[in-house]
Amino acid sequence: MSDAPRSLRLVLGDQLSPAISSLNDYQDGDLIIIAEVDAEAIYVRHHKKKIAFLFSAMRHFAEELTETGQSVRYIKLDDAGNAGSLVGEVERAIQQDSGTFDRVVITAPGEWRLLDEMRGWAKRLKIDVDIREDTRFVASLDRFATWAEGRKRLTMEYFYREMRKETGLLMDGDQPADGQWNFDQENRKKLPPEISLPKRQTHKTDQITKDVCALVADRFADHFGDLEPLTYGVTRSAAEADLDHFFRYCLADFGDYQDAMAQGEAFLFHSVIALYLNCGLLDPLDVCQRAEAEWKEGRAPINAVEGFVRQIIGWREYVRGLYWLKMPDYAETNFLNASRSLPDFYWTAETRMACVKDTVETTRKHAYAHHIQRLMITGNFALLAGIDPRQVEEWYLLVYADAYEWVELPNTHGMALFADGGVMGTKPYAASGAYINRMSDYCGKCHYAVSKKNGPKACPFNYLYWNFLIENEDKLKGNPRLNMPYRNLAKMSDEKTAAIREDSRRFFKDIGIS
Ligand code: FAD
Ligand code: DLZ
Ligand code: SF4
Repeated sequence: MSDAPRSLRLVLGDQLSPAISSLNDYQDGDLIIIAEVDAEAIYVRHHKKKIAFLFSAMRHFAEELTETGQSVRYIKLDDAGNAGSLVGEVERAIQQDSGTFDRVVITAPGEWRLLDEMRGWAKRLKIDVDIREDTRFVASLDRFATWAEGRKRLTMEYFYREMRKETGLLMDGDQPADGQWNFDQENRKKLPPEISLPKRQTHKTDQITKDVCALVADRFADHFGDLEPLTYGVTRSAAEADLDHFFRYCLADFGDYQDAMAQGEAFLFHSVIALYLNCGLLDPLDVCQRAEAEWKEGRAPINAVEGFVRQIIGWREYVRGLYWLKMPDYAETNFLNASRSLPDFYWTAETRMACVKDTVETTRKHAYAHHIQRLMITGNFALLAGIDPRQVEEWYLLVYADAYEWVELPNTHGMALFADGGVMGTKPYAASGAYINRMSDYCGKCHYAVSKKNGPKACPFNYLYWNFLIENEDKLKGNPRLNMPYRNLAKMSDEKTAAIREDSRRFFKDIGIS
């Protein structure tokens, strides 16, 4: 072996990219470790399918690196001597190699709790620890901070336009292609009953995935969610095949039906690639360039492609920038002082609200629900019912296969719950049953009547909406974007507001969260 310094390189479960910064100066003699550890699987009790997906993807990635000649030590969860934590595995590797490593190299993790812990590793392990920026994003954290500096409002749309200019995506010189930055107004159609939905492609389980499923069934049997079938891709090529399938069969309609919901239809025209993007099996810029090519080749309209690109170089980049700019204080805020407990039906799906039931069932089955279900069904309900943000955030972080705190927290805390008091959005995304009825076919199949405003048969979203405005009047009444609902509230009779409060009180009692 040469005298060159030896590096121990730790790759985390959501860093499965050959171009990850922790590997970019890999040289012979270095060792890469990838470790399945209890601590990461149970700090929140992740959905069984999420753990199995990630462990299988990690094992396949280790093979991918080994095939390129890199030296990888893969630690399985049930290996004898598994230290149970990432730091424990790093320490074990240092000891096993008799102190011949000069440094540990890591790409910064996607969660504050782990970064904070890693900052203490050098002292604890008595070795240099080089924590590098995660470069798999369009905007570096410095770039986002520069954009945010001195701005009164961090409006996503303006950040997104800068990302369009910087990437050149959907640009015509310095102007947006087709003359508009944003085609959102066109992207709010309800699903026509006669529309045929694209079939989803599923992936066969190989021996690695079978082994992982057996392990997860054994070790995490009491975690939420259906483990099998596990039909998501677990390799880069399978993720790419899913992306191709999305371009071929879904992208053209993605824009029109982006906000639609339909009972029993989990995926509609969505891409279902967040789980691949977030663990490193797909690259965001590459995905967007390929989407743009679909438009240039005339296979998808501009409203669809712009809508898709906006989600990725707009929202995805924006929430990441915001998370790292504002953490750790961001997670502590609770602007609306929401404190009720998360109802049991978030776990059991036992509720007569058809929209909530379907969203929780989809989540349980697939470790997936699409954006509008997350925002306007389970998110909206938690907002209106004043559920403690920490409990809601834990739920979102553990139930979705694409959830890591950098992306989950701003979406839940900021976008869905308004717990940040308006850093992300100008007003809460609060909606009554009318919105859900407009965007879905849920209400026709529900025990409750969306047309009824009060009484035991009335849609709970209807009275909870007004109850939310009443309970939070001191905090929200001055918000200019809520002038209209507060004017309507002021016009209500005392009997009407008393009925709203009474229905809400009864409902909270019935679901055990009063
Ligand atoms: P598509 O609808 O096909 O969209 C394409 C891509 O755009 C997604 O894959 C995703 O990478 C990106 N994207 C879209 N919207 C957002 C957004 N608001 N923030 C960041 N990226 C976005 N997304 C996660 O990746 N992980 C999470 O843990 C997560 N938690 C959420 C919690 C709540 C309360 C809400 C309202 C949204 C959350 N989102 C999260 C955003 C969004 O719902 C998911 O990215 C999307 O549903 C994933 O499905 P898809 O891949 O089919 O996305
Ligand atoms: C989510 C997850 C799980 C379930 N298990 C592991 C693991 O065993 N080993 C690992 O390196 N990463 C895992 N992860 C992903 C990490 O939790 C993730 O890297 C951090 O939350 C930072 O984003
Ligand atoms: Fe949901 Fe209300 Fe419609 Fe039932 S009636 S599906 S609770 S919005």
